[in-house]
Amino acid sequence: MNKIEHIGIAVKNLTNSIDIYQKLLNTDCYKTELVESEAVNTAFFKTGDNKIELLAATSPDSAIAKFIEKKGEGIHHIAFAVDDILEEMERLRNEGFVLLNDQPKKGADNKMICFVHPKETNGVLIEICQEIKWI
Ligand code: CMX
Repeated sequence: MNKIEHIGIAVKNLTNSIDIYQKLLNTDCYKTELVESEAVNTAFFKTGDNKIELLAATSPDSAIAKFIEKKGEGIHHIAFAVDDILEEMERLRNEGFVLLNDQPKKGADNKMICFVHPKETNGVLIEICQEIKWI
């Protein structure tokens, strides 16, 4: 795995939270994106080499809605950049981790993504992601 690609934060109200993080980081949100397959609206910030993703649910069935109901707003996942997501998924499976999807799926901000169940990672939901390269 390479560097931490981003930290995902679950929020109730995306508009309000964009405002808060713009003030906090003293930088504008560079992108908002709806990920229909995950039932989330996302907003991205860059600060130095680091990236923050705010996530708000678009439906009560969304993983983000369930997370907020159970734990409240806060850090939802840590995402690591990988060079080859299929190879990394295979490696993690062989190490005994439970992957939450069999195949990589399209995530926000031009990434193929896969999640690792938090039960095997000390209660932290881990995402691995690979940048989609257009030839
Ligand atoms: N971090 C840490 N623990 C979490 C968690 C999170 N983000 N989300 C849920 N959990 C906990 C639950 O509280 C539960 O804990 P307890 O057993 O102690 O009560 C445990 O994980 C398992 O929960 P579950 O009932 O088996 O499953 P849930 O319905 O809560 O689903 C999870 C949990 C992680 C499997 C599900 O949220 C998932 O598949 N996530 C991956 C997809 C996702 O999160 N999408 C949204 C983001 C998309 C994006 O980044 O674009």
